[in-house]
Amino acid sequence: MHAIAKAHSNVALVKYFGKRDLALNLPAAGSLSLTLSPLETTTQIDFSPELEEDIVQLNDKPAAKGFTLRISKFLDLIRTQSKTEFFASVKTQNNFPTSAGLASSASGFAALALASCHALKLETTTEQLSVLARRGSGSAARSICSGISVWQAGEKPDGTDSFASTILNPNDWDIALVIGISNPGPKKWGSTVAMEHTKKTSPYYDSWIKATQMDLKEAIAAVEIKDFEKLGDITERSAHAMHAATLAARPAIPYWNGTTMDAIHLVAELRQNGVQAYFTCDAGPQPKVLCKTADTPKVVTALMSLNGISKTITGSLGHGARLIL
Ligand code: 2P0
Repeated sequence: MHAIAKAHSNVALVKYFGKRDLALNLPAAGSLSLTLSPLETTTQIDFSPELEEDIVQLNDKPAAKGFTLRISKFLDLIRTQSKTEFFASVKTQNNFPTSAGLASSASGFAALALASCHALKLETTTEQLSVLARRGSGSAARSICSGISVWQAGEKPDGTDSFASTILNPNDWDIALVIGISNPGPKKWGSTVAMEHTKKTSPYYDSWIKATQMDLKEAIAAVEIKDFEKLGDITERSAHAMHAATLAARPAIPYWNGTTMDAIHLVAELRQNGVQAYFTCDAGPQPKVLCKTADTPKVVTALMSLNGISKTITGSLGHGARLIL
């Protein structure tokens, strides 16, 4: 009843931002992401008949109540499926800032899904594991998979057809994502709340979802032929459209800060100077730049020249969730 699993974070190039079903975490449109090494969560789980409640530690400290409740709710799903009533001790560690728009919930729930299934001997296919991880956090569906993956929106009301699959293996393309850390604090608007608020109040929401469906088809085609420029164009327009939708929500959700805006202009300048670099940004202010691996030093130097950037983290295509013990 013990297991340890690791999973990388992921960053979407075609973004997920809106749900067709809130309870089941079913997306309104599909998304495409890079599973990123070395950003990683390691999760150890021990189910025990002696525990009277779930005990959760995050980065060696007792987790906040809300975090523990979210994990318990997820473990309830696993307990139901495996017909056990045992509570668990969960120890989870991130090697990057938690809840700062760097998708720690993606790597976290992917690692937890794998570890808890293994600990309770629940046999799952990769697709079923992705479905399960999705229930913890939508984007976790993608961290189960390696390299570049696509999470299909699916059509079934029960969500069994909404899982992610790898479309390109990690060693098949030398691309990287450089993350500029502009504010490592927790984000102001949790993704779930922000998505629902945008869906309910943004006049741009329906257009955003329609555009995402088109972007996903084009992005998959671009990955198939390794058309980096095309994938980069789609990456930028998906990020801009997502943030346009949140900015148009009432009241607005402005995730960007001044440094994020500076980074948008900087990336355009890099392209004018011959570096194939493309901006993206998630539910936080951190600018992220898609580039070829060989151009990483130029992108890092450029991002570090911005006043608000304290450090950068460079991610490359990594493997999906895996067991350690
Ligand atoms: C993404 N984000 O595609 C998008 C872009 C943030 C912006 O997936 O509510 O933590 O748990 O399903 O997965 C972050 O949202 O949200 C996210 P829930 P999640 O990466």
